[in-house]
Amino acid sequence: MTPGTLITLAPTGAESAKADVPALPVTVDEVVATARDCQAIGAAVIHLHVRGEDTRPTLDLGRCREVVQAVREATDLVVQISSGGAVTDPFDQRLAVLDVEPDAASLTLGTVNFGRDVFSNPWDLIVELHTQMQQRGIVPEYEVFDLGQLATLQRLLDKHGAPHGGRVHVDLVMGVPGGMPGTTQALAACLPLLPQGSTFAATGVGRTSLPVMLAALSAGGHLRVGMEDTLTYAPGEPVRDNAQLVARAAGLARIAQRPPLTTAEARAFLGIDN
Ligand code: KMH
Ligand code: ZN
Repeated sequence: MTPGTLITLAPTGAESAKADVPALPVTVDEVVATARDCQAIGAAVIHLHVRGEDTRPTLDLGRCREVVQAVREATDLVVQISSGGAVTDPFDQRLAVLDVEPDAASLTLGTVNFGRDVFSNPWDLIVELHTQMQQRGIVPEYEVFDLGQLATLQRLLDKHGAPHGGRVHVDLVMGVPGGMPGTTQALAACLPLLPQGSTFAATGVGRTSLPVMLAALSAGGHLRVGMEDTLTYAPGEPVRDNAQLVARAAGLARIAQRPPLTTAEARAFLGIDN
């Protein structure tokens, strides 16, 4: 088991509208401020979805570069760009975000219903993302929304080799309507299917955030938290900001006697080039 807990901050996502969630960080300054705050209390990685001036999700490369550079100047966080984007984003643009040369990028292992939408991730896109990340020296985080996607991950590694950095790190994204439920039982069912030698984090969407976090810690896993996934801190209580969610995750990690990894420890853990 890893001695510490890797905490990934997912501050914004592509699904919530600023008009509905005023506390959602969408401007460059807001993203930088939340990144800085969250690093100070235990986050080591930032999972970035970029918003345009109009507050809507964008994969515009100029804007992505601007946000990545601003976060790098203000923090030491590992910068993981989302290659998932929004459900409406075309595959070529989702591949092109690798051009901004992030430390890491997310890579989803299969198509999944996503509420009333479909988050489309066919095999050829998975292979292309994996191969391009190998060639460009970008560390993938394998996003798994359902159990069968772990079998796809094993097939990917068998056919196309290990990721850059050598570590196979999986994020179990649980509780999406259409994916696996955010329960201890579902998390436990994933464990035997994780590739040999891999590590995992878990993310519980919505009200599954806390139970998934507790289950992940008890199983030796790592954590992803943030307003991409969770907008309610407790029943009837909206999340104040991302730092509130990171503080809770860091506190639970300390109670589990696996305190948050520093950014330097996270880089070593994930095999990120310095
Ligand atoms: N926005 C979701 C459709 C990722 O970032 O890689 C996909 C997502 C996964 O958030
Ligand atoms: Zn995401």
